[in-house]
Amino acid sequence: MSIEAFYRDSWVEVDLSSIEYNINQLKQRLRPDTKIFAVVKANAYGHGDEQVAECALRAGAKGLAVSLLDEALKLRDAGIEAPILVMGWIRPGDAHVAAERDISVTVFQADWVKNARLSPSAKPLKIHMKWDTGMGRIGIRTTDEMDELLSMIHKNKLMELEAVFTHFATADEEDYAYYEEQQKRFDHLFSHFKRVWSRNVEIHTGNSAASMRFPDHMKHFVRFGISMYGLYPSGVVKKERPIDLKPAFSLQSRLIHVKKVPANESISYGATYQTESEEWIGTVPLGYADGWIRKLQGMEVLVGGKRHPIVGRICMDQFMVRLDQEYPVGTMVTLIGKQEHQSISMDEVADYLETINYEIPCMISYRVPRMFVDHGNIVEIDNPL
Ligand code: PMH
Repeated sequence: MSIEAFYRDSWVEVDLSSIEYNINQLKQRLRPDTKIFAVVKANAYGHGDEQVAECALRAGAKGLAVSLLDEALKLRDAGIEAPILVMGWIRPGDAHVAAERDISVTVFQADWVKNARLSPSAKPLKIHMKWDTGMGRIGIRTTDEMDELLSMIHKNKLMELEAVFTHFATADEEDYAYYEEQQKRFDHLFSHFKRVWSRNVEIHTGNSAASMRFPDHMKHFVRFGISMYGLYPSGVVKKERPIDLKPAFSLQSRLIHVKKVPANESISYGATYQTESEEWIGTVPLGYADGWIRKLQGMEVLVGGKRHPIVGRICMDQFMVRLDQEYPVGTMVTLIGKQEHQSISMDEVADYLETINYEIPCMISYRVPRMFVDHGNIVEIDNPL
């Protein structure tokens, strides 16, 4: 595939060799019997779900985790046959769709089991029972709820309990106390579970933070999200650096217009920016409809290996940058990534927006084509437009 697969000068580059590297780093940190499930929900945190899923499976991931049934179906439609878990709630009326496509689903309500629409001719629906040990989002919280749910599952011949799992709320924090409290609650629920359920199930608890920091606490598999993409889940974990990571995502564009503007001229909507003296102003073809939101006004971008500030309001499809000199039209603009000795990390953008790195690649919209690179070669371009 060639670069002509899209017709604009802005794109995301996703380095699949970094994803492979990050999975291998975690593999070396985990016990040999702990498997990795690649978390590819939300279009693989904005990176491109099918391509990341295939790369992760090639690199040794044993399964995939998504949030929505639609996300799981998209991966099945792409020909992926590996185990897929939907970690969010699906409608009981849609249970048969998951069963037909061999997609495992998350269950935590007795009523859900009662109302699940399943066909006796299909293979049994694989379910993962969610335990809420302190995240407070979804899952059963007590042994009574567990007993009720297990007896419903036991009676239902169209379902098969494949795994039990929980999710940590603070595994990336300095203070371990709440993480340990969640572990304790999990152990309490599990000792009850073992007494009442004789069949074998798998157990999974850890996200990136827990799996990198506490590999010996991990069970049959971990759900590896943010750090598969080369990002640390928090500043604390970044400082600890339990494994080395390579960011996979960069955001690139090119100058499409460069002009010399006299002093006291205004730039962009609202005329909020005035040139102080004669200034070189460049226009970059990326805006808030691409996910480069208006709050990023003032953030820097790289041009010619140097940092330059975004000036004036960010428009829907374009923004302006104050340049230190004239640059030719077509000069590369790096919004996230490296240029010569300078780099702008996802964490820097997240800090500027007072948010977490997870949010940044997710917010770069479908309008920006994803270019997949493997060991320096372009292997695929995904442009939904
Ligand atoms: N498991 C569950 C149930 C999750 O919700 C997530 C991420 C992960 C694993 C992966 O976590 P990681 O990316 O830290 O490795 N979920 C979310 C979320 O709901 N909001 O931000 C991240």
